[in-house]
Amino acid sequence: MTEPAIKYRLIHEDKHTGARLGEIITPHGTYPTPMFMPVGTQASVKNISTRELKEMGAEFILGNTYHLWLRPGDELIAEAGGLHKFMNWDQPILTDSGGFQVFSLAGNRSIKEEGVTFKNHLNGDTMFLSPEKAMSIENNLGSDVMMSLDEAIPYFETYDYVKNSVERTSRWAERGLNAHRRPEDQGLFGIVQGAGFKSLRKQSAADLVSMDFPGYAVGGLSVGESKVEMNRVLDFTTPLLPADKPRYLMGVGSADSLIDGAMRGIDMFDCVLPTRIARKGTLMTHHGRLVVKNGKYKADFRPIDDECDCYVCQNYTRAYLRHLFNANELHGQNLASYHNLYFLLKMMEDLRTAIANDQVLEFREMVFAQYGFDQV
Ligand code: PRF
Ligand code: ZN
Repeated sequence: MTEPAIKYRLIHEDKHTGARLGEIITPHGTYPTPMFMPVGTQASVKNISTRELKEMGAEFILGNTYHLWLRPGDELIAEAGGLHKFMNWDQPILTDSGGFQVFSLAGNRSIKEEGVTFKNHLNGDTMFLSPEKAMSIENNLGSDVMMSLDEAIPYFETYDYVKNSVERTSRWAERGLNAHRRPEDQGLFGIVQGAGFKSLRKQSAADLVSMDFPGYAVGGLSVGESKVEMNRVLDFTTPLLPADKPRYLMGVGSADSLIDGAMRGIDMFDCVLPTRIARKGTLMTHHGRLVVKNGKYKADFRPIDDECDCYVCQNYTRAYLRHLFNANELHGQNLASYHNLYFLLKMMEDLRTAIANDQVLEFREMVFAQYGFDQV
């Protein structure tokens, strides 16, 4: 038996919640969890350099099978020496399988047992993605964590529809496992689906756990359901996953959901939210969201966030950022993205400290009171 490429080590469980402090061991180093992973869909975290990602303390970043397959092509990236080398990132990379993106971006989808046929959103070509093809692309990219091809479905579907879909996602996961060519240096994760149905989440988790993946994701959440609903599903889903493997909640990254997810035993999160809102000039702060284009910041020479020790908050003012956004200077997007990512990475570091001290509930209360979220 070869050693799995990805391993998890539990360090400490919070005494009052399901939150756990641990570390994930990868071919590109060992990193503490729970962690937030910035999204670099097209081999770039938008407006941020890999030098800046290192400086701000990022751990994993994401890449995307769908986008990189279409452009510049996974074979070109393999020729460059793999995605790490291509984009100058020597820490871990996780690649999503493309399932979710086919369902959200591509036109004219048709799902069959064999795979998904769809129209390339860049040039209209008809393309075909199967579980085997997703593995071959992800093997070419060389990510540390690869995701299985799953069927991403709307949250509010009938039981029968979701059941058929969950069963197909399990069959696709098994086909992926059989097609994976680099288990020695790439870990493949299974994705639990099942919408809001407890029995289907159970079935999905049991199917995948029997295939013994080195990690498991919870998919199909944060797709339009309420936060109360998402927490309800996590309450019964994470306990179905093995405690000695990492657990990843896909596409979730608002500060409140990171804490609520971690309290339910989630170790890894990703989301475009911090970088997407930054591009419009919305900043996350210890006192709630700040829309820096607002006229009231015209002559406000304070930092974005007086409690943030990031490079941007140490060196720039709200008035300067407002000016950059108003003048359409791209540097504004860089500074705003840097601050938002730093803010979330720092919050995760504080959360890890809270777990180590059995103070997750107190930490949650402080964050919810100060960062300006609704209590859910
Ligand atoms: N499946 C995959 N990628 C995803 C999701 C999913 O369910 C989600 C849902 N929030 C985000 N990204 N493969
Ligand atoms: Zn800052």
